[in-house]
Amino acid sequence: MLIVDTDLEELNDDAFALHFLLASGRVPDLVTTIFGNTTPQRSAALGRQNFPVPVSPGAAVPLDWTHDRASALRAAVEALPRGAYVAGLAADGPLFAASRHDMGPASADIAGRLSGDRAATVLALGPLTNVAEACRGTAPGSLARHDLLFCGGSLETGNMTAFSEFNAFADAEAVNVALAGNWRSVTVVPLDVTATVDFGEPEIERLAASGSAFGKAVAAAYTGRSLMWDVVAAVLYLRPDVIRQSRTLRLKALTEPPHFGRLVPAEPPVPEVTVITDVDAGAVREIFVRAFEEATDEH
Ligand SMILES: [Ca+2]
Repeated sequence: MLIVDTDLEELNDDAFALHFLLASGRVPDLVTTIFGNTTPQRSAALGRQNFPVPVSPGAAVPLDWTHDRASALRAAVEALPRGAYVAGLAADGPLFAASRHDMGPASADIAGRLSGDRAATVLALGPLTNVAEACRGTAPGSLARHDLLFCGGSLETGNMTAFSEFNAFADAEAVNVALAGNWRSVTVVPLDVTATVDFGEPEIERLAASGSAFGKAVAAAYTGRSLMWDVVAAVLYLRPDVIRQSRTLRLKALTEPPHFGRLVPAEPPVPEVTVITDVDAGAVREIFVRAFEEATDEH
């Protein structure tokens, strides 16, 4: 079973990842949505519009959203350099207008699936709030049948602060709850790796020529080389042979400003996770594009 948790926008990297999975014939059993790039409601509407899968909207705000936590995160957002990509985290945006009661059914839906008998992979492409809530709501011992694949966090680079990645910055507490879960395995695909894979004109030309509706839409919207971020995790889920190097580490996310979400070494009982440290970028690009060239349906 595949559960994808995402802060999907119309043609962002989450959308690329979902289109790639469907073009590859790997239809998610459940898609859940989370704040981050936009609101979970907008992501859910786009999900229902574009993908033939059950879509469940999730949290509009981080875990344990208190006044103090909201103030600290807002201050951290306001301290970012001008022009930083803050999307749904903007100080005057939807996050700070939402309430801690806006949690949606996603985490309960994930927990319900994880409490069942079928082994699942949770592919988390946004802030980990829904996943962390689901960990708290899953029957004891059930997580040990399932794998978590998280696209986010960073060891040495950042795209918010110098050391913080967007998804981990948005909800650092959720990173710690999710990583501390008794999963069968946890794999982290950090920014250090997702920022090494981009796509450009050669890939766009092939996508446009593939005849897929997605390929044409991407070509029409193309404005220049771009990173693939979440696509790297989706490709790696289907094709772990793109991994060149990984490390086994115990990690926690910093929950204090300024570097919300920076991943640092942790001690037991925090469980070990696999952190991907290098992938074959050319292979990731090729597998992504070829999925659309070889797809037999409208993708
Ligand atoms: Ca995302």
